[in-house]
Amino acid sequence: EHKEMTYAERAKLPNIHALASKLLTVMEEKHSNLCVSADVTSTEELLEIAESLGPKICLLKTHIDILKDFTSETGQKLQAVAEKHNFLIFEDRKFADIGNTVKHQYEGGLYQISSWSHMVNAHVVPGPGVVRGLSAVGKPLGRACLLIGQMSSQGALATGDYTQAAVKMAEENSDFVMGFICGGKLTTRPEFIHMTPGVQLQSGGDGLGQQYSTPENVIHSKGSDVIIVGRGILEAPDRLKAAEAYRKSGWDGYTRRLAL
Ligand code: S5P
Repeated sequence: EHKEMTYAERAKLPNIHALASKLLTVMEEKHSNLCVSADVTSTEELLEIAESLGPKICLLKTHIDILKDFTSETGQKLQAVAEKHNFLIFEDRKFADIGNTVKHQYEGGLYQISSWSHMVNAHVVPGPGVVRGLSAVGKPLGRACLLIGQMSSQGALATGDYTQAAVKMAEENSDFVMGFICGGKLTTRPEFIHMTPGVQLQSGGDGLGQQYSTPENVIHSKGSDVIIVGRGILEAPDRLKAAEAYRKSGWDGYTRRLAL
């Protein structure tokens, strides 16, 4: 009945968040639904990953607080590489406090996340105030937020009604919320972008609760839009080759989904 929309078609939807539209456009242009999770501890290595894998990705996810040598230049340099290779930046900060506190955590401190990261994510456990607090800082800058509807780790409590509450919160705050962190598609509203972590070419786990699904499963079967890959690429003998393998696998999953 419903024909699956392409990323390019969704980018043109009248009510889509401008940053979601931008991301979908980049995905279409680069034939990439790959987000690399650059979970490394030095600025030099972070920038090296951004530079070398930049052409393969639509999005670079950071955990800026694991860097041992962050300076205010880190964010600026990251932005420059992102512009050069046409990808967006997503700081995986997982805000989870009252609105007033997350406002400070987002804008201030050492990292000044709002000044360099296109998007951030938040847990919905505090209620909609967390989104309102982030939005107060991010919206004037054209930033956006992803809500964590589900988690990839074993025994995660974000299931059922909690997940549905995250969807509702997104729908009610779609001027700042552009999508979800989730295991698969949570809503049929094509304006929202679904991003899925816990992805490797071989399913399995890491011994600390992480659970992996394949790009094919995540994109084709579960209907997610973006695969988030960390160690599957970072621990490969050739990161560029691995990134290309994940890009291709994720994109194949998407084209197969469209062919349904
Ligand atoms: O549910 C989640 C949500 C996130 S954002 N599960 C996750 O693993 N993540 C993040 O994705 C996690 O913090 C890490 O940065 C990345 C997965 O890394 P990998 O090495 O297991 O691929």
